Amino acid sequence: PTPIRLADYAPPAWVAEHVDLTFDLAPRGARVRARIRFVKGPGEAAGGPLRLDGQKLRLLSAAVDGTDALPSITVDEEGLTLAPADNAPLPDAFTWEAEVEIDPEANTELEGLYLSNGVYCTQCEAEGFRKITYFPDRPDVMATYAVRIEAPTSIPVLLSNGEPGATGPLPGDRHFAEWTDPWPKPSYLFALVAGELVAHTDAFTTASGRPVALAIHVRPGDEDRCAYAMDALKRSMRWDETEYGREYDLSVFNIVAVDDFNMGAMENKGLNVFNSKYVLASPETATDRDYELIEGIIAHEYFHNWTGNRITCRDWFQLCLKEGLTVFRDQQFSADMRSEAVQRIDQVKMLRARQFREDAGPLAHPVRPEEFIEINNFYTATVYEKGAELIRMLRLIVGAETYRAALDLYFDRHDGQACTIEDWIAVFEDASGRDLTRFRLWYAQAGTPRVTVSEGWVEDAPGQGGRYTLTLRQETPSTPGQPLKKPVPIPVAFGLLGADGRELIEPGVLELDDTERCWSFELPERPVPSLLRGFSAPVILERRSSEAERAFLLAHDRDPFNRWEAARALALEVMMGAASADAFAEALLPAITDASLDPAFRALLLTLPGEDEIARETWSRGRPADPDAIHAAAKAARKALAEALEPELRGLYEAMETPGPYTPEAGDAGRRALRAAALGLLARLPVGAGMAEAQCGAANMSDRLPALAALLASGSPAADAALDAFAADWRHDPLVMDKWRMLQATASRPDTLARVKALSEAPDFPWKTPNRFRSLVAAFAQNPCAFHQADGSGYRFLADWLIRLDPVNPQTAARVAGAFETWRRYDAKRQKLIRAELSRIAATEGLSRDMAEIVSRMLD
Ligand code: DPP
Ligand code: ZN
Repeated sequence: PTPIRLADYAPPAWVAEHVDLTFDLAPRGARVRARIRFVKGPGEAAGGPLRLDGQKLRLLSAAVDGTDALPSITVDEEGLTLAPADNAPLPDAFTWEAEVEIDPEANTELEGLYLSNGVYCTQCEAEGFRKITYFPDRPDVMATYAVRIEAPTSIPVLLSNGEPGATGPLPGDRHFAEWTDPWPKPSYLFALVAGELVAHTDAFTTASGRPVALAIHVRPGDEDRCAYAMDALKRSMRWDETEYGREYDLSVFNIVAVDDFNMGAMENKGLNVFNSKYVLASPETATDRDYELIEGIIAHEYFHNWTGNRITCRDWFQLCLKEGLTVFRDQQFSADMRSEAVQRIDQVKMLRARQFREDAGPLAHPVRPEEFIEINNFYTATVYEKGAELIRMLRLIVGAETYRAALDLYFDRHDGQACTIEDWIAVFEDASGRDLTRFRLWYAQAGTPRVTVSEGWVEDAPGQGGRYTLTLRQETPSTPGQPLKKPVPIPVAFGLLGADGRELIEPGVLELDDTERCWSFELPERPVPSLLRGFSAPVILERRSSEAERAFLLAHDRDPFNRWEAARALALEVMMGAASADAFAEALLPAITDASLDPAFRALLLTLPGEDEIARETWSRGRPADPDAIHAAAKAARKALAEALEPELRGLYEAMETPGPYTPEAGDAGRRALRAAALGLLARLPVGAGMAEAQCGAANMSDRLPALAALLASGSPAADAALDAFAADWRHDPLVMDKWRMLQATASRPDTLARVKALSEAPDFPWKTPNRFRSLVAAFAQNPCAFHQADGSGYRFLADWLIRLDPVNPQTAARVAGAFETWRRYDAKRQKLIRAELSRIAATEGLSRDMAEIVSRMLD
């Protein structure tokens, strides 16, 4: 297939102004009648033939302006073309009518209209609407919609976008419901849900006093697990009003939880559809982390109502326009709801683990890609997370007030439009008066810049202070298709600390806006610099630093991110055998026992880097990563640290017990996290296994799950019985059983692969449901030791499953295939084994476009 290129963008020849849809729901032969008002588009091709996208549709009838004496229609696999008859042009405006038949039950790809556990549901982003009816399925065609759903009365709840309209009975035990969405929207935001659902309802009044009826629809039995999601929704709605001046714009807001879903959730106008994992929570079934994710994702989808829906993307190359911005907004929200420092550290951990990894491998691409074969492959950490980092930098560069002014201008200027990154940058230029030409490079260049630091100190006279110079240099390694890189503007937040930890000058931001820049400062003493505070830019900072200096920053830096960063750097040295665990323990001790520090922050200090991170670090220092050696070293380091800190860890374990019933509130969650971090280390000692085993009986999942993980890590023979007990308790609950599978898939036991194989071959393993597949197969591929075992059996296991899943669900299969993207890090033998599996996948007959693209990029 030929790639689609940003450079080839052309405005649509025809635009749809209004769409009427009537659905007649049936599992095998659902009928969709569309009546669409088309008018000439803005582009050069305006008024030419009408091309409509359509896939897997059976066209039953079609008419233009009410007559089926049609201009010529040619139907192919990808859509249809309506050409003027006898060279007579199509009228300047006309009404297209078509009836098609589709098969929701056979739809395992989960794009378009499908059935999930008896619930009809749609997913149209990015290009799923074309599987529902013939349409110009591109985001720059924005129309109003009116929808009528007809179904048997056994399907009581019938939902679509916008405002509810008439409902009523139909002959033959059937009924209907109508919906109208007054806000013009692109087709990817269309949604329909129908099923036997129950609603958890609430109400919200907007800042200007308009009432909104809120509902979360779930399957019967799940209604008492919606309270937290509802609370998060109301907080999100209020926050967007106070922080961005954005009010909700319909009288209803519906959320539905479905079990089969490729992504986390979807921001359809007025009808958000969620993976049930990100809605349902109770203390017994969900961990603190689950609650946090629910809060963040509910907010994310809600915030899309303005950043994505009211202002959308002109084309899919601009995906970061809505995703980078909406991720940034949900990050700001979570920082306001919880601890800002802890949130920032978690974000950076994720950014490094997923986006830096992507940026350093064969799948690297710019935040705004310039070509793609399958857009589903570009819902990536780069578009989302690096996209958010770019907005964070913009805000730092122009200041919080100007940022708000720029956003106000964006909403004023572009409401109702489909926009580009150029439009986005222009509002910042207009609001700030700055020229941001160079900043655009951040959107166009892939790869993570490396910033190196050199320093100088010239003393005026002994004991008299002197001149400190700081030189920063940047370089971005080449990435696929981009051998040469230009320097990008990098804001480096910094402070200069004196020997007593005091700031020697007012902290500020250095703008590294060229390949190299140098700054100098007159100071009373030679400082210790604290650079890239708050992780002010998505770069790799390289600065040779001593253990003593890191310990100093861990003790004194007033920037919590850099305190944590110092601990992480020390931990990496220990785990890579370059520093002693005792020295690290000594540096860590004051901070982890400092009761004035947030327990959640202390938990992060105590959580050592994972083996994947050590592999990345090893490779970036020019050595191939050896997963077995890394595992052994990491294990030894954890044990040594546990030995050195045993009394303090036991003290924390006691002190952090949370009295009273479980609440998901951040303070309690932080105490549990610190307790779990202590237990995770103690489990490496004989004493810890018993503690973990005892905690496996905890009533709430936030205590129970880490205890089970610690018990597994301890190597205790009690682990299997505890796993069995867990399964016996939760066999009926698929979301909880995902956790059970994931624990086993990520465990570092010698027989992990055999166990995972057995679980995957169990006849009742519902692998076609993405959450189940991810909990076992994708989780296994994140297990550094088991996946990378030297004989290649881990690679073969994954490839076999990808080949099996691809024809069923190409989007999820291609996503999971990304596990192979790190192949260059490893020794020649492993590289060869991985490449052989990738070639085997590539050679599979009938491979999806999604998988073919991902695999060929990884093999390049
Ligand atoms: N647009 C969705 C989201 O990121 C993903 N399809 O929220
Ligand atoms: Zn999003």
